[in-house]
Amino acid sequence: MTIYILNGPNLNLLGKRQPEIYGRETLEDVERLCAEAAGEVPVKLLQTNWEGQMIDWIHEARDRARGIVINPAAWTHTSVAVLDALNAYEGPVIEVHISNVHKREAFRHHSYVSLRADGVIAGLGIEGYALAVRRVLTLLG
Ligand code: DHK
Repeated sequence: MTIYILNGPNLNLLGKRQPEIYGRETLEDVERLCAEAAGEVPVKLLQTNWEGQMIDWIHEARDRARGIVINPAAWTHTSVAVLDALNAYEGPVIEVHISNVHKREAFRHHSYVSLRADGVIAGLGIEGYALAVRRVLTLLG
């Protein structure tokens, strides 16, 4: 079974959008780092700008993914629906933010997803995804 690497809104523009905050690396770079970190375990990187699609992927993960690494992007701070979907998932969940959300606007300091996540990584750039994958593997034993 796979590890899902789920990405929320606007992360399709990673590398182009506000590079001073999110860096110049792309989601393809994220996928490569995650695959390296996972070794033999397959990873599946997905991105959507649609909240319902994200929820459907989290539901799908119940049967298909051993663990989830999720950067919910703006839904971190707004979405009870994403939290509820993650609460219906039984495997390890690690929340990742590329930027240090705690150094930014106050509305980014609260995360609904953190109520479910087994760990949270913020401000380490895209390296955070690779560390999150390693943590998922550790939690899976
Ligand atoms: C990405 C976003 O798009 C923001 O909405 C979050 C997160 C932070 C990140 O740092 O990866 O507030």
